[in-house]
Amino acid sequence: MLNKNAITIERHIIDQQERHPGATGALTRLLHQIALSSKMITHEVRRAGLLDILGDAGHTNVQDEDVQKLDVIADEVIYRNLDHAGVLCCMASEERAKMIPIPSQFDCGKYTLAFDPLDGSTNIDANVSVGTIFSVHRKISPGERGTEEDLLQPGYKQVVAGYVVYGSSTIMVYTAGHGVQGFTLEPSIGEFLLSHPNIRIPKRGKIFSVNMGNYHYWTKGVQKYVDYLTTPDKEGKKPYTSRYIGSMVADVHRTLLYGGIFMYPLDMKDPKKPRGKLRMLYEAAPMAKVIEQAGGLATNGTESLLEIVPRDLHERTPLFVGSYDDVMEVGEYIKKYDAEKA
Ligand code: P6P
Repeated sequence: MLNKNAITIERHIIDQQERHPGATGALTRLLHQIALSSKMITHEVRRAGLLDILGDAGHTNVQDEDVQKLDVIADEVIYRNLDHAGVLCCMASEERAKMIPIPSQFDCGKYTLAFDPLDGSTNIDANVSVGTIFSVHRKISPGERGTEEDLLQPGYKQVVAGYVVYGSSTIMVYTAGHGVQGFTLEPSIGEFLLSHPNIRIPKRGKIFSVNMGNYHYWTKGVQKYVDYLTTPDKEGKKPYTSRYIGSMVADVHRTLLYGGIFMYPLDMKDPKKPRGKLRMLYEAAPMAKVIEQAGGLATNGTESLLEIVPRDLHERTPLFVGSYDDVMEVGEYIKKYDAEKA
């Protein structure tokens, strides 16, 4: 039996809109279309194994990664639900090399949408949680149609940021700048119900989340930090627990709820070309916004992720997000051991 005062995401968004008298309802429509898209993607993800739509779609994406059929479906679902809604001036997707204009036959709106339609998709065949990540900015360029300039804005300017995790249940988490709210999809009625109001991340956690297989490619500061986390001290401080799913949305969602740190450090495989793996526009910036709105911290190891102005739609970055004290602590190790590299 549903809880008598169940609040649907539609009602929550409208309540939020009423806090802004000048609101036109555009953001409400935008969030509603994102929620609709995640219900449609849930339907595809839940039946993936049954309809033999798993596996490779037979080509690679702009990231030169094998594209999974569900990636393509999720990308199309979001595009089709938003291209005619009259709320966007342009879009950017992990699956598409270039900026996505709004078709000329549709009206443009005053927002942009950058999204990763199905993050963690390499895990799909193993039925591991995957997710959708979304980031919304206000249009800043002159003229009716959107340009890349509207997308390449620093993360602190995001109007809305959030994600959907397709796990044991489908949960949508978003912030519009007034805290972080979580909604769980009730499949029997097809409604997202407010299940995690005003999420706050613990100030310090006990879990660290990183791909240990890259240990020898990290800078000395990150290695020393992880050594510290995993070594019992003389007073018997219990080492941190390690948890790594390899699906950013699931790893960040656990970090948000339980505390601790999720990181994808600078990768020194090629010392001449150190690089991050995660993409700024539609992975790092939206996750950073959610984590900081919940009281946590998000950096690239040396500076706030939300202050960085991306120069390219698919720009990559190192990423350290989670509990305030934990992210501050890794920053101190990087400052102490990697200063010359920072
Ligand atoms: P690795 C998934 O492909 C992804 O983009 C993120 O979801 C995830 O956090 C990361 O890559 C995993 O990368 O190198 O540990 O497999």
